[in-house]
Amino acid sequence: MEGVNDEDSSADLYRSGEDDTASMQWSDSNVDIPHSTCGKETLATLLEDLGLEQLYPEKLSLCTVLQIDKKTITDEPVKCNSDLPWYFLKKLMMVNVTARNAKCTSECEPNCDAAAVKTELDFYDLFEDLNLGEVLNPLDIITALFLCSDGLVRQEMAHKMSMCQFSVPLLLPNCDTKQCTLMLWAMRDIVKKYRPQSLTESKGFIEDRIVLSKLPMISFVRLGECSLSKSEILNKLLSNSQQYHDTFVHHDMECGDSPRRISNGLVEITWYLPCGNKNMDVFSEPVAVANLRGDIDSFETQFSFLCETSAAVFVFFDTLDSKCELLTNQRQKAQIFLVGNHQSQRSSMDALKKVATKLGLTKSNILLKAKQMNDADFVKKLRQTVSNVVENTKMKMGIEQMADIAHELGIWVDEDSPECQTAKKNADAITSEIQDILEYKESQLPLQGQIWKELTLLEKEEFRLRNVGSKKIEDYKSDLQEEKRKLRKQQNSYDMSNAMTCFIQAISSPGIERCYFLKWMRINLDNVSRKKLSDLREQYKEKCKNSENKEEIKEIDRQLSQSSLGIEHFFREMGQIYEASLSLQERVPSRQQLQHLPKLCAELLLDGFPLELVDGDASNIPLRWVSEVLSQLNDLIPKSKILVVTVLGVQSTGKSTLLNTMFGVQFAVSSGRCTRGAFMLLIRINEDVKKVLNCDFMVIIDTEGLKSPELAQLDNSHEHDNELATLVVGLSDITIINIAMENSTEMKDILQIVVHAFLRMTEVGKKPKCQFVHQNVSDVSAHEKNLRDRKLLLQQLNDMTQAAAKMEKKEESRSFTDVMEYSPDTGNWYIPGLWNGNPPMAPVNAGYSEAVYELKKNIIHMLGSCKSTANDVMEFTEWIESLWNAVKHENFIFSFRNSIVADAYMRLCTEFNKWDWAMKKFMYTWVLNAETRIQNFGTVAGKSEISEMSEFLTELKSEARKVLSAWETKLLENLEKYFKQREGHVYLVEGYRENFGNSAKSLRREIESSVLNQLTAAADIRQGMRELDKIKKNHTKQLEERVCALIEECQKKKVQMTEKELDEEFDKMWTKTLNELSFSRMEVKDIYSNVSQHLRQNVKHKGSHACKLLSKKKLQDCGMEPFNVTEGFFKKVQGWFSSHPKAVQQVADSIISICIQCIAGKMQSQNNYHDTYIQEILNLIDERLKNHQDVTTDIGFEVSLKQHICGIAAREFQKMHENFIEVNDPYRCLNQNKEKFLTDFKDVFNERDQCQKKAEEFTRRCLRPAVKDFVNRSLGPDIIGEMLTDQKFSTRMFFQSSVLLDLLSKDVFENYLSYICSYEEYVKKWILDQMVEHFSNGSAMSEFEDRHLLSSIKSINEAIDKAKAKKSGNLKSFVQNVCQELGDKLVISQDALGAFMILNNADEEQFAHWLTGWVTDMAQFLGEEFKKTDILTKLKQLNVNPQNELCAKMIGCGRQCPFCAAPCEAGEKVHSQHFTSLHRPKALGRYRWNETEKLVTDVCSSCVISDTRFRCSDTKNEWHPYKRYAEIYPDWRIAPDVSLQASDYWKYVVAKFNKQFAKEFTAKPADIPVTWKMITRKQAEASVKVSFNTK
Ligand SMILES: Nc1nc2c(ncn2[C@@H]2O[C@H](COP(=O)(O)OP(=O)(O)O)[C@@H](O)[C@H]2O)c(=O)[nH]1
Ligand SMILES: [Mg+2]
Ligand SMILES: [Zn+2]
Ligand SMILES: [Zn+2]
Repeated sequence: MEGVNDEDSSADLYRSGEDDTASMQWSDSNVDIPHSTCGKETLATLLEDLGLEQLYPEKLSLCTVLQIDKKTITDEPVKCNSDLPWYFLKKLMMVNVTARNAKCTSECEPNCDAAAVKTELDFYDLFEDLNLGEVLNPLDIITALFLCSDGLVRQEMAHKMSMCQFSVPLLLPNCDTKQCTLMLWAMRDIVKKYRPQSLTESKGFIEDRIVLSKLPMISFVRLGECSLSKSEILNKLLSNSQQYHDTFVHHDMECGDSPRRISNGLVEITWYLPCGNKNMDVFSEPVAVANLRGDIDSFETQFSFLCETSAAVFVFFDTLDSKCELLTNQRQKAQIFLVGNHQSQRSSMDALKKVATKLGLTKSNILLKAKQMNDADFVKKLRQTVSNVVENTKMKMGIEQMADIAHELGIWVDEDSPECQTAKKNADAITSEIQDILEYKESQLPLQGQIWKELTLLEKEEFRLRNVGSKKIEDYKSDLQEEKRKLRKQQNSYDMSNAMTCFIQAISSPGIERCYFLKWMRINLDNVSRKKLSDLREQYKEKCKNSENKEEIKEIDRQLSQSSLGIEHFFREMGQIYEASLSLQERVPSRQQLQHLPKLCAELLLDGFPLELVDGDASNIPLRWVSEVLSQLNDLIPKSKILVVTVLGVQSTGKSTLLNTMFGVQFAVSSGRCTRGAFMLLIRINEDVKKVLNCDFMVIIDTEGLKSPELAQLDNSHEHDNELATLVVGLSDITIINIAMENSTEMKDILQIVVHAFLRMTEVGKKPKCQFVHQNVSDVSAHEKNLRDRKLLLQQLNDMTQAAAKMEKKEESRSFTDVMEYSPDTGNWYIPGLWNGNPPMAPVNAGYSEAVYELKKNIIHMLGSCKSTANDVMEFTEWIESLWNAVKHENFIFSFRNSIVADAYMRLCTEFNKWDWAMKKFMYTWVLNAETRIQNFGTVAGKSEISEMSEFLTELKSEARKVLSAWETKLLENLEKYFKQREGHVYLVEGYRENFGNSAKSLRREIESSVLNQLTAAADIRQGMRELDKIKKNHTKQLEERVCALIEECQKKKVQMTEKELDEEFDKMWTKTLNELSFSRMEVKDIYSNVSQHLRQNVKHKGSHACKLLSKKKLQDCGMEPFNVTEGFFKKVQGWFSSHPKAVQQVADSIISICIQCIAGKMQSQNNYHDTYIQEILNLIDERLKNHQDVTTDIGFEVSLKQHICGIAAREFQKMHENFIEVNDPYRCLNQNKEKFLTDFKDVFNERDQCQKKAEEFTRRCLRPAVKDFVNRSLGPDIIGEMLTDQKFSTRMFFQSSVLLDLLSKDVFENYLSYICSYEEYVKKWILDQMVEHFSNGSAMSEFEDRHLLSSIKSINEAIDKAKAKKSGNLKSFVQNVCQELGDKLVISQDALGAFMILNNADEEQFAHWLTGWVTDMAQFLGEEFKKTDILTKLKQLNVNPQNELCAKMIGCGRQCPFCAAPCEAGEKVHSQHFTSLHRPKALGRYRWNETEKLVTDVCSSCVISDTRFRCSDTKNEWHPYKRYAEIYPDWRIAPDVSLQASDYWKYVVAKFNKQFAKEFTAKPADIPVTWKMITRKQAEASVKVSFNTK
């Protein structure tokens, strides 16, 4: 295409509609259209086309650019022009060299075959497309974006463009205002590293900020039309022979041929930097190359600027005619070179000569491209010329210096903005003070130096207790706290340094100024330390290649740390200032002045600035500072969900580069150790993908590289690496493990660390995802080829996992995939090398960017499909705190505790308790009904067709089993469903799932056995009554006959008989009849012998000695006197760790008391004795004894305790049995009814109407007791249900904390004592108090009563109606019908009914009428009676005892810590490990030091991390290290005190009641550590809330 002027073809902005062909001849339109004709809207219309009009001017911010939106995660082609800028930005931010090749895939384009077939090819359309489907020139897009971007985006764009080796804007034109701007600020962040010839020998290099580098600049401009493609020639000029690269956009690039609409007048710049290799370098010295777009005739200002700043200006032209004054007018410093295309016919030699002479140019200043000369030759010639200039010129200038010239020419400088200037001033004020970095840090940033390091050591020691030595643990801890306090005081003693004052002031400034300031700071600080650091880093890298240089490496590392000074140091200082201030009194002004610091930081975080999470120098997290910043962040973005992506790997393997490429962020990148610790930053998720990703922000954490063990040894950073990896893995949703394949042993060592971290997380309940990234793998088939490698990797990982599991004492065999979600096929990524060619001139490899993009999409996809719940900021903070606290302990797994896990656990417990209760409640009702049916069995009310009780019982039992197994299934299904939820972090408690499943099964078994027992007992008792009933029935019948006979006899006499006579007759008849009847009584059984037998059975398996002991005493003699613990019961135990007789006495007393309560409960029922009762009691004793294994006693104790209790039980049960017989004695029953018989006799005799009276009698004697009984039986479950709705009773943990808080609020010694010494009794009493309190207020109780009362009345009325409908015509059958109807609900006394039935002459209908009336009366009567009864009495009458039920629920397994007797809180019924949240000082377990008799202050949660030892009977009296307590008590999990404040509660109690406890325990008071005395009641309260997570 001859004459085609690529990029310099000036824009033909107005394509005339009339002349289509003309507009297609863009190749000829080489004329710049004068700006005046462009019209005002040029910029505006273009911006509109691009959809950027809202963002102009300078409104596009980094947050918007970096946010993750739909475009980020999908690969939709560019559909319209307004997509173009975003497409470009997205690619540019990922340093993709294809970013500029953006083009609309216009909808009209026949890319769809079907459409093309259907519609005939329409040529008119085709032309239309060419006209209207405006293709935009990339330069226009770039210019537009620069115009719309704020300073920070510009800087980022320029930075990334330079990484792609794209030219960057130097002078940015605005075609509207004609004003152009020098992009000094935009280029500030570009740092280049190169090796000029002079350093080739020494292998040295220069690393500098490019705007400060004084380099010769060579400018290229065009005058008039030019048929040479200037930009293409420049690209060729700068490319070396092996590799061509499009530095400048040119005509032959995609869209490069489109007319430019706004980018004429743009001056771009690029740099050629040598690598020090003669054969490769195009120029051996660095040079800047500028390129002006458009004709200098139209852009004189730009031209003048170039003439004054460049070493040489190359003017490209075709013809030189009238415009040559333009050249001659300049007061240039630059040499002028004229470059003409000789092919061009129009070039006139005359004009050339004229200009050359005028400018005084020599021949060498004129380059003409001859016809036969090809591009390569021409470029060579040009290159030679440029080389000459570069080598000889003195005209070297940094871009910063160009600002002055720009000002003179009326060109703006982007740094002129007031925000930028103020920010610069502020930053300079701080950094200009820096002379020596080390000194500066010591004087200006003193809090973070030695003090903070010492504090860190103290903090860690507090958790690790490595150097306790011979001190008492609690005293030692107290001392550590004191030291910490001193250090904080020392920190507070510093006045805030000048630098910090300025710094804080500056970051308090609003909006963009603050961003400028931080950028300036970063730039300035970098400048200060660059030289030194980059040398050191280079040395470090060199030395690291050979690990023999240990000492040197260590020294360099130390120097690196000393000489580095970044903004993070200032923020660190802020953190320390803030943390130190927290130790001041709350009201102190200096503390209050600092209150706002966290908020400042939170705002910055939201603006996209990184926050230092782990201070790598001190190897610590300033937890309170970080928490407070995050909590402020949470206030700024309440309830926002976040997902976390982190990177781990060996140092200098391109981790930061990877993250920066992936997310467009700016983590510090360099070689050598540069990132210390870990930094986090936030990336916004745009609305359109929030749903997909299920989160609002993404948190990205960049970490310091892990070191190989060899290097780690040098500075003991092994521990630091482990801590860091654990923290980071624990925090992340996805961990990227970065591996540079070259060094496989190093990789293995690092993986070891990582595997440990992952393993720990599974123990915590997290199963993180991970992706392996293998860097520097460029082969396309890498994935296939590396199949074997991947298998090998997995094998290695598996081995490591097992080894790690062993080390962490988790022996079960595990594979890597057990500890994390990883699949060898999808979990590995191969990423080619970063640079395409040799730095510094190499652009970023497109393959790198693309591979990283694939990884990014995959990561985002994985996050979206995360089943786990995203954390919000507060939860994230909680993770940081808990992980870090656990990390500080040596035994991470056992010390990990966090409120999110606890919360998830609590929620699961609460939920399970609900299901558990639903099942129980259902079964209570079921049993009530079944018992009713049993009691009505064989009576008129019995409904069953079965006649044998045993058969009926079997049927009921199988029904019970069926119902129960249905419930079990339901519970298990509930559990299944629960774990499927996405909310509530359920995955964290996955580990407990099995326990809960087993609990459901065990619950079913437990209820089943209790239900079956109840049924058996009820059936047996009922069966025993049946004979009796028959006898009674017979008696009644005989009596009735006799009475009837008597009536007949009397009526025959036909004489009016007086009352007295009737009485006498009746009496005679009564006595006679009773004499004639035979009264067989129920046999009185010897309950003692039954109990005795059961006791023997129970003790039998304890061995012959136990049996012998048993037979020594008769049961009848037992339980008469109070039970006394005697010395004989103890195995003698030496040392300070023995059970005290008094403690044993307390255990015995409490068991006895519990059993007596149980016996009393049985007595209450006024039932007959049944063997299940004594079994129940023996079980009760066994269970309690099991829970008190801490009390070391021998078998003698157990036997005599059981004998004692059984003695009492037998005595009571005997009484109960005899009572029952007495009550049911037929003779007595008959006599009881004598009066009634008499009146009935008189009534019948006198033929009085009995209806009303009989109805009243039936109601009072039969219905009322039955209804009352029904209400009492139903009330128990209601009360329990009601109490369970109280949060206090929702879980064991909640219950514990409520009891403790209640104790604290009363703060009375006796209460504490009773809680500690007779826990169960205390709790039982407490529950009763709670119930009484609960039901004394409010109407809950009477509502329950009313409900059951009403339901009974309703049933009765229905029964009456039904019986009426049957019209039996006979009162007896009527009543029988009524009773039968009620047979499932009410138990009507057979005695009362029998007596009622005789001598009944009432009319059915009349009776029914009266009955209804009396029933209403009864309802009222009972209602009033209920109201009159007080709660306590009511509770006693209940059939199901709520107190016992609640107590059993809340006490749980009942086990107590083997060291301090704190109760277990596990929420599952079945659990393999017991735990408690709040351990107590041993003093409360009566432990004393042998020699001094003083109570012991140690707390078990501290002991288990210290190196101290214990001995007791469980260790066979041998000393055993606390750390390995699990060997002795495998079913206990004693977690170390995570927050260190957890046991404040008991410390407070012990400190306060030290003397009383000592007296009570007959010991000397403990030596209370100093810090204990400072614990306030409020702190004690807080510790409970934190420990139980019940904030
Ligand atoms: N040759 C080459 N250099 C890389 C590659 N990735 C990163 N780098 C360079 O290695 C240096 C260290 O990178 P950085 O991201 O700071 O590593 P980090 O310490 O793991 O965070 C930087 O100068 C990068 O430009 C790569 O794939 N190939
Ligand atoms: Mg890094
Ligand atoms: Zn304990
Ligand atoms: Zn337990």
